[in-house]
Amino acid sequence: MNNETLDFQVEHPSNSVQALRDSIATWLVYAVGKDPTSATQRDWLFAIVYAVRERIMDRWSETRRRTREQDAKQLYYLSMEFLMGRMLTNALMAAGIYEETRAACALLGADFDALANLEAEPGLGNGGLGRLAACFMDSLATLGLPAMGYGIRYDYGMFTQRIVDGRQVEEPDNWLAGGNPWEFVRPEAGCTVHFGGRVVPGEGGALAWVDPAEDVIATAYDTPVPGYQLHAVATLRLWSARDSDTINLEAFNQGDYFRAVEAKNEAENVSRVLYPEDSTERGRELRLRQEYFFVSASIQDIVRRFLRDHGNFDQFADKVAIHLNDTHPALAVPELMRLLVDEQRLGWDTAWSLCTRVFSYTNHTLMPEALETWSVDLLGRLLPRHLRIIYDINARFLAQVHEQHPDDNDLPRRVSLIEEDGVRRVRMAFLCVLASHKVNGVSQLHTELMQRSIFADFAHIFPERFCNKTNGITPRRWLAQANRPLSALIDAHVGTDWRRDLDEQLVALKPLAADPVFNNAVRLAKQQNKQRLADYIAREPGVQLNIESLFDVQVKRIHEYKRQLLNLLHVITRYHQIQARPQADWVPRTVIFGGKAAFAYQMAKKIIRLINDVARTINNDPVVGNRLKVVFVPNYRVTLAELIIPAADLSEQISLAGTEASGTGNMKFALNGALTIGTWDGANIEIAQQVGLDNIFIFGHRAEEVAELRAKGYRPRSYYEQNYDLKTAIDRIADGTFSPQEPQRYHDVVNVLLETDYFQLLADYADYVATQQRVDALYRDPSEWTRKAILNIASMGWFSSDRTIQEYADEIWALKPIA
Ligand code: GL9
Repeated sequence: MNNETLDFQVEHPSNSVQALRDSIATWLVYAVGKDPTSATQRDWLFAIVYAVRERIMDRWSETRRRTREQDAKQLYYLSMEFLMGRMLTNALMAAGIYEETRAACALLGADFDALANLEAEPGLGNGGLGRLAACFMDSLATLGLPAMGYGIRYDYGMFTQRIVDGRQVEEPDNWLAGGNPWEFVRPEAGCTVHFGGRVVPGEGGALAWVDPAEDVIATAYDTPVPGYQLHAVATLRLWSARDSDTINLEAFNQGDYFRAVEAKNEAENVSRVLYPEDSTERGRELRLRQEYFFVSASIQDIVRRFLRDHGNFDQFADKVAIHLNDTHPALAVPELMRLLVDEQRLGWDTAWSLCTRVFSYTNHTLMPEALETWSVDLLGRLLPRHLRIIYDINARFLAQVHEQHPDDNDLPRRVSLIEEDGVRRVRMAFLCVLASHKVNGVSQLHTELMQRSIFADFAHIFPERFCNKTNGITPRRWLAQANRPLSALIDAHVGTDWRRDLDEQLVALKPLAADPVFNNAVRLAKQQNKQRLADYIAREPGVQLNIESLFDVQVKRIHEYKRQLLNLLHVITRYHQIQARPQADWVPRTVIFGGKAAFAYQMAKKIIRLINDVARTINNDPVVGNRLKVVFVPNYRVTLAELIIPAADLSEQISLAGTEASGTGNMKFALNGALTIGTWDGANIEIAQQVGLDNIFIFGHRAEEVAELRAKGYRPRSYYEQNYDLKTAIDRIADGTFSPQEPQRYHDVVNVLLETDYFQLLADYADYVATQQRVDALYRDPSEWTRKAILNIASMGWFSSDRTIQEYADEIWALKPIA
């Protein structure tokens, strides 16, 4: 759709450099409360934020007003995580005043880049899942779709990672400490969330939930999410927990002030901290409380907002779509049933029919340990009414299953919402599938595997429910903002429209792949980005890089299935080969790692330590010199991704086939002109299809072969015994070459590789190393390398999250843009 359809008739402040300068100076005095002589850097940053905010507000209220006036269907995107990253540059670019604001800062004697670097990063997510939610918000706003994101305003986001003596050390991320100029508290949208209590017979045969043991107040904080050119401005509403009684009156009256304040802390702990788990859930009560807290507040808010504009629920499913980002918000299902049946007095069947029309659900992983289940005991204690509702949903479903499939006696056990072997547990993913009219996977392969594995029975019972929505990324942050040298070049050749129409516009670059002038310019842009990263790495962690070397990058959460160790085995092999023949004609390489390990994930922490030990050994070996450098960049996060990804030559996407649901980093790298070395997994497959097999390095076993190997009885040791280079690499890890002070340090890692190797690193090693040699050979031919990089850039338009969101809007949510 084009911009004219949203023709706002609002006055807004001027965007000239002079006007911006005056505006910043005014906000400094009247909102920050400082004058230029006493203002700190932080004060100036806030003044700039207020000035850009001022230019977004009219569009924000206009978006809300039109949505309401047109009684448009609204999407509510429920997610435990939103990994938004810094907001300032994004907002300035969306408002089209980035250059003007920089100039205004210069007039005021302020260094814009230094100020922008002070902005706290809202790291309210773990990785891909949370970042996807952030890209989706950006696309929803850009496409003018009426949408609100609901999540938790964690006081502490993803922990800060420091590396001390090669080991990960976690520090709390107190991102709100300096204040958050982007958020608006909305006390009027607050509501109460109950925990505990009992279920008793109520009026007219209904059930009632009474005597909650605890009440927590949810307070809404709204953050504007500006779409490109402020086409529309979406809302991210995050809930913060407050105690219901400001103080516990009884304790206070007895003079026990401290006991009173302690109780308050307990309630407010609900939104204290993000769980830093990656794909591994542990049944912690606080986590369950977080999930219910944000879901209950959101569903209450959705119902309240709907009833404000409608007298009854007849149109509920025509006006409301609720999306469950993974199973974390699954309690939204029994919560909506509870509100409709117990409080709004709708019949069960009417209420259930509304549920199955409004809910949709995305599955993000097939890892068995990530499939959320909650013990019936814990659920019953914390949310007795919801457990009863889940039982009732289950009973009706199992009766229907039995009626429709009378010959399959085992089917009810397999599809039951309650897992019965051992401790009884509720299967949250099944609850989501049952309540949703659409269930989607996040890449073609993942969607297929999902229907063949975890949801096989459901795919059989409800075949029309399942669909694929391959992930995407926003070109605003991941190209326009992160890579200004390349963006300027693209602008000069195909215009600026790619920011909102990536799929149609980027292909115009394809013919330029053969143009030597353009080729050279793309190479220069890459060099600039590499220099920028090298400058950073020279400070942190303090390694000097040669920007002529091939930058080989793997940044993502540390997880065995992502196989950082396979990358490291190749590094060690290369090290040995350089030691053996230092004078041979080596293609210089810099191997860059980054990523956090969940703190209870011992193996992931060991991997970080091993990377650092290997890096220290290689970087200090005089024989190696500039031929090979290894760097672990601490505290990988959105801000660092924006610095690292544009500087990469080679993107490592080497998960075991069938394990990475999609990946989105893979898309960011290719869009920024890195070539991918990757397995036939997740969205790598679709990237290969778009860019062409000649322009990507695919290696390793495919998902079917992985399964076959496993079925035949996989023996990692046979690969070790038959491959000299592999054996040498593993033996050096085992003999303490990289940890001479403690030779035993990696025995457990070596043991896992040789005895189990669940992720089949050893089986893919030989092909991986051979493929890395093909990478070297291509890198020797800079213009051929860059030609392929250009074809990658030009072919990545389909991976815009605008395309993904348009598909969700058309095929899942039935959502139309605001007129
Ligand atoms: C993930 C998948 O592992 C990724 O492959 C996928 O790209 C993203 C987004 O769909 O979702 N699922 C998941 O639990 N995480 C993912 O990244 N983990 C984190 O977000 C840490």
